[in-house]
Amino acid sequence: MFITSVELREIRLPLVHFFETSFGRTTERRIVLVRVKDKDGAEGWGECTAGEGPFYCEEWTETAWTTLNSFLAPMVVGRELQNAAESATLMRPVRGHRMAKAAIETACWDLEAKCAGLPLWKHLGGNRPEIPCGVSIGIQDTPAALMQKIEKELAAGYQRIKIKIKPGWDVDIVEAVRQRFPAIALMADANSAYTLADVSLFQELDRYNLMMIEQPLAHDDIFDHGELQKQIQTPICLDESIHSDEDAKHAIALGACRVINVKLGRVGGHAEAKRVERICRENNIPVWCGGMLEAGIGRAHNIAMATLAGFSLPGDVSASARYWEEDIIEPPVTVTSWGTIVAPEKPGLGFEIHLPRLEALTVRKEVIDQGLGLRCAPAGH
Ligand code: OSB
Ligand code: MG
Repeated sequence: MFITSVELREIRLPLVHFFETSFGRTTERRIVLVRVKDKDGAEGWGECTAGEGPFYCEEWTETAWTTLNSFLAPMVVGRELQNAAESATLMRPVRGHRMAKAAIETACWDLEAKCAGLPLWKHLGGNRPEIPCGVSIGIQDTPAALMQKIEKELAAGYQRIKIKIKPGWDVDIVEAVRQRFPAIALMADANSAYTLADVSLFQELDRYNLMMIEQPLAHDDIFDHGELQKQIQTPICLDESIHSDEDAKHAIALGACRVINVKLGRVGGHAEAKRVERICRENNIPVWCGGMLEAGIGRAHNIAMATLAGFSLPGDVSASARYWEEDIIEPPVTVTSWGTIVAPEKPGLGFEIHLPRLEALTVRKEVIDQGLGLRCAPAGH
């Protein structure tokens, strides 16, 4: 594949309902989309999962835009790629910025799958044509509002419920949810809101038969999670802390988790996600596909990734309608009444991009069609 251009665009997309975590509330997404084109005119699409501020991790919409525009896009434009994964190799001189990198890398995979005439999930090596789905329900204004949401999602068929917790919205809430729904598959995500000083709180949570507790401690910690796991029964699932297969190896070796949530943006794309999945599968650590409030393109990439064998637990990938009045893909992502998403059979992502809608939502657009040259280049380029 010879990459002739990378198109960046930012769209604004209001959520149908605000989403609140321990680090803040989101009402409208600012999403950077990437379109890569090859010399035969074929194209692939990727979505950057960076949030609107540097709160989940260091990246956010503006850093992603400027890093893609100034460094990452010029590193792949004008280059012949042996395969999609090589795009990640070309971008390696840039440290971090994994969500920005993943936007290009995943677009290259879509392009490559299309050129091969295969649905992306098969091209990635997936063997699970129907993926199990759960939902992530944010912090609500009242416990009653949370109960209502859970009720609704269970009625829709979702296989597990994840609730967000933070200091002041934790043990009492979990207790209330358990009382109302004694037998559901339930888990809690703290998004790094606690420290090891809170061990007793997690020991209390052991009473509620949670499937797992996600990222209780610092976003950049692995060691303390190992200390916490020794003192509680509930399996720990790492999210924020895992950026690579190396991180996964270290976390497993330290007993810091018994489950891992894989996010394409957080690990830098499909190639690294496949390596994380593999390490976990070899060590009997189940993984599941996390979500970052993606629009349709990111959602379609998540669906493809979640068909890999190691993704044995229901993930956070759910129907488009839970997030958007109207998604940017056709058809929108839908969920069966038994709580699964059926992987599409069309080549590449397997969904059409709704271009007129995309144009209407676009607030800025940039096309990079010349490789490194005028711009600041790292050594060796
Ligand atoms: O920690 O999994 C998380 C959303 C934004 C940032 C972090 C997280 C989340 C979610 C939502 O839990 C998952 C989704 O519905 O896309
Ligand atoms: Mg999480």
